[in-house]
Amino acid sequence: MSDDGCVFCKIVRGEMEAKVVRDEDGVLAFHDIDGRAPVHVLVIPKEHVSSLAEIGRLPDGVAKRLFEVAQEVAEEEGVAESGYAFRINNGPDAGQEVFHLHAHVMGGERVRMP
Ligand code: IU
Repeated sequence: MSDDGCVFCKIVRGEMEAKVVRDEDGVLAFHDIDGRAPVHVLVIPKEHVSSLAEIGRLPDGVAKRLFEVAQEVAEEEGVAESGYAFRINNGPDAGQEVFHLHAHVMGGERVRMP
């Protein structure tokens, strides 16, 4: 399902621009518009789920693909060996701003927990 007002659903539908690095069945990855590391990519399920609370609604295999695509993108972006953060801000106290589940892949420098 897609959410009309959701900015990441708009990116999935091609209604908003993004620097897409992976577009496959169920999963999309694109550069964060406000990159805060030399490599800062978001990996999202195409299906709209707001947070981990709804992860069970994702089609079979998509949650696993989020992890695998993160690793593959990190390899393609050249940060897999030096390491990268795979981070999900889940809910307001974690600083989640876009309520379409997404994982940040951040690398290319020492990444610290804020
Ligand atoms: P958060 O985990 O919900 O805090 O992160 C949302 C991210 O989405 C944040 O890093 C934004 O820069 C990023 N983003 C984007 O890449 N493109 C957009 O159109 C919007 C936000 I709105």
